[in-house]
Amino acid sequence: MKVFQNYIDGHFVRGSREFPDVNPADGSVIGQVSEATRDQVNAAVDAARSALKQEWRKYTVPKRAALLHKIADGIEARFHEFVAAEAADTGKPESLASRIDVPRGAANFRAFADLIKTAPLESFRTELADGSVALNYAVRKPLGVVGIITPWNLPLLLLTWKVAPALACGNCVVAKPSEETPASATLLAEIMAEVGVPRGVFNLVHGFGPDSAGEYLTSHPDLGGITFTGESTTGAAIMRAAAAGVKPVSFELGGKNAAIVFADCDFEETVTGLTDAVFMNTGQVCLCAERIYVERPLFDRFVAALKKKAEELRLGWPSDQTTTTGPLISRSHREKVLGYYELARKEGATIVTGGGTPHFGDGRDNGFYVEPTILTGLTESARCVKEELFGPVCHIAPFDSEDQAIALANDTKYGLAASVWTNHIKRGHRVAEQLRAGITWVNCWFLRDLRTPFGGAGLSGIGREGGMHSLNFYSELNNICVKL
Ligand code: NAD
Ligand code: 6OD
Repeated sequence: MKVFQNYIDGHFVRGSREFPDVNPADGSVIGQVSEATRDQVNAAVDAARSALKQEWRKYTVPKRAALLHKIADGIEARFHEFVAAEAADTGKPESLASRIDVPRGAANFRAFADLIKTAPLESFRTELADGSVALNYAVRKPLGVVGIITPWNLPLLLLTWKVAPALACGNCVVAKPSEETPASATLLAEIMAEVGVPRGVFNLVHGFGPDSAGEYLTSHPDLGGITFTGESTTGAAIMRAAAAGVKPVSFELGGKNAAIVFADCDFEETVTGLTDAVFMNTGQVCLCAERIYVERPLFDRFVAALKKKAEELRLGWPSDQTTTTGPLISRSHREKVLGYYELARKEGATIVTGGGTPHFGDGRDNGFYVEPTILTGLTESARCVKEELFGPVCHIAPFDSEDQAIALANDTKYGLAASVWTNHIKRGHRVAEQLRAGITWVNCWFLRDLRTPFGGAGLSGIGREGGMHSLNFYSELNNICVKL
């Protein structure tokens, strides 16, 4: 059976114990994950520190950029292996991994390779009262060793989204993927070795969070910074660990994202766009819309149309090209989502469709599927309207005015993403600007330009990554002031 090993200082190494990697489509064990010990996490950080002082220091920006393109080439050359690994670990349709996860894994390296070559730096000419002049200019240096902690929903996409800019800026990294999804990260380590990334520059440790590799890494005193994507409560724990060393942190956390649908929207485009926004990746995308507010005249028609789309989704095996919707990531996550379906009933929801588990009559009955679900009729204070469910489910409510829609959308402690659906161009801009979110789409969803800022307000995170924002997070800027 496959063993997913740690990659430390250029070598694949086993930890002291193993835990199973489970395929969410049928509950089968597809491999064993080798959990890194505290000593191994320390060794990974030491390897990264010494790599910073050795060959990696001599890598100029063009040389680093060329290496990042080679990593992207390496991912593309083993495209199908990555797709299979991602689908087996997460249960997501291979068609989805082929369209989004794996191409984005490569694109992240290419985007930051290109960006670092053209990244400008600030300079100011300062004129003093005595007529003399000082020249200020900033130089970019790496933070050092960056600790990277990532979740299970888009494993390769979210890992490479951080590894690529960190390496572009000259850092070395120690990455810990989710315990649920070790496979694509391990393949990425193989690519790093294949394309000649110097040893110690990229290290990978497997394990859990508390009292395991995650905590050992984030509490390590020699990190130059920590970047994390995951749940808001985990972010709080990592922040406590980082506080002692006053480490820079970048957090991309949870969301309870709203969509606002005006009666003047392009109806078909909106229903199709929001079907993706609610159900893509079985609702396990931090940007998914879990709250939809629809202008009252359109409400019944919209609910009926989304219901039809939800019922047309095909829950199936990841390898079946007709599958649109896979299982949830794990048994425990399925219990959580089904718990919310039950809670929604208790809170007085109307279950428009779904609300339970599907039955297949084959191995999928041992997997972690749930029915795509639409709720209506909840009050805005209901827990199902306030808390992140992270499943294929949304609540739809009517609104009567633009101001009311904005107030409803903003009534959350999160602030990650939002979408506005209207053909009224001025209203689209006006409403988008008033939404408290790190990213607001108008008439689209999950359309990503990698140069744009990405992050969230409130419980959804700290800081922004993307484009120059990533380069600035993964760099220490030193302003040099020269009196002329
Ligand atoms: P999670 O917070 O449970 O785990 C994420 C990672 O943190 C895993 O690698 C885990 O092992 C590690 N971890 C857990 N506790 C830790 C600790 N105390 N110290 C160090 N590491 C620790 O999140 P998840 O369940 O894997 O992912 C789902 C969550 O991630 C959802 O809330 C979702 O909204 C969020 N998410 C946010 C974004 C974003 O960009 N904002 C993207 C994807 C997912
Ligand atoms: O597309 C991205 O760059 C990104 N960070 C997506 C996050 C998705 C959350 O699940």
